[in-house]
Amino acid sequence: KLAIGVALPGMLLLGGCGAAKSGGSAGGIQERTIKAGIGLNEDHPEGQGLKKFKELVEKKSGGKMKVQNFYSATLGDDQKMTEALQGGLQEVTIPSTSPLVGMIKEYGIFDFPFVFNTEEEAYSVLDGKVGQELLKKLPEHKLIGLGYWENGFRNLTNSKHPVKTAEDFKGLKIRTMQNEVHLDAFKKLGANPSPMAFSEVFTALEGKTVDGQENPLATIKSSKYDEVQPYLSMTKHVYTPFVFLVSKQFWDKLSKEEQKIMRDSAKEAGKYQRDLNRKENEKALEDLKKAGMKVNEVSDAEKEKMKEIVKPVTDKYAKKFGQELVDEMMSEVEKARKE
Ligand code: TK8
Repeated sequence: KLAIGVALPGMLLLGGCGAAKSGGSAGGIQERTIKAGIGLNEDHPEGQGLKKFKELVEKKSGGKMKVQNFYSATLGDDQKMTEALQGGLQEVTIPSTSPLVGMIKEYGIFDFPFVFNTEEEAYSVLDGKVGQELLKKLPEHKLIGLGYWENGFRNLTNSKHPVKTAEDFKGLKIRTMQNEVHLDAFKKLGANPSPMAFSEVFTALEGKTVDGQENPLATIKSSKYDEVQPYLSMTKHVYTPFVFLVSKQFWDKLSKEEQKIMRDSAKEAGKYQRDLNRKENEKALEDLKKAGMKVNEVSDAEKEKMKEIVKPVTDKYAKKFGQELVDEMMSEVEKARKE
């Protein structure tokens, strides 16, 4: 902090009066340091996407805006980093939308199981009206949303037995994200869910505090769950987006030009991240098989059964989150399916 004061006394003075509130009044690009943290590892597509974001911001700003990346939850979990953004202690994080539902309940519509069949269907909702409207709810929580990246379709791993049917969930102790839809849905299936921050999952699996967890294949591989989980079931039960968040306190200090650099870079890196993520999820399946995981498919008929079982849960939460919003999401999916 002292270094900035010494290096740029004049600019600080300028920034001090004008830029504190709504930003963008002063043009130009200043020396900035952006602390960006994520929960996943550097080798995960989310880590690679964040690296791309850093490259782009630094290039577009002629090296004036510097991004410092922190992987593997070294700055804390999704919820903790989001709070750090709200408090102005960290500038960027890219959490799953699921742990944000306590703050903005409507994000819970993305936790409904078996809504999307393909990534493209999810993109049409996220990049369309529904997703963009939800980004507008962030500023009142001191956050700015610059779009959606991809966590992806989640699959179940566990240490007990292959999960091929809806029945097979019964009695399994499963770690879930801190999210009420996930919690209730797994309860309905007869499992024994236990919500937990992501960084605690490996230890919980290893120590058998829980029998299983569910995450996209790229995460199962990057986080080495194959070392502690023999069974992988291709349940593909829900698609989780990442949302690219910036601290509003920080954002409001930026000039229009700086904001554009952040916005463009998050978008460009996001496209790169999604492409890489889809490829990595495919490749990870082969790698996990090679690593010795016993992989099974789940038939469409069984998925249909699972969907039926959890329907009372989604019905209940559709009312809570807004039936209209859910209908809008579903009609967007229908449209994408026809294209
Ligand atoms: C990483 C998380 C994670 C998510 C979870 O920060 O908690 O299971 O899928 O990958 O966002």
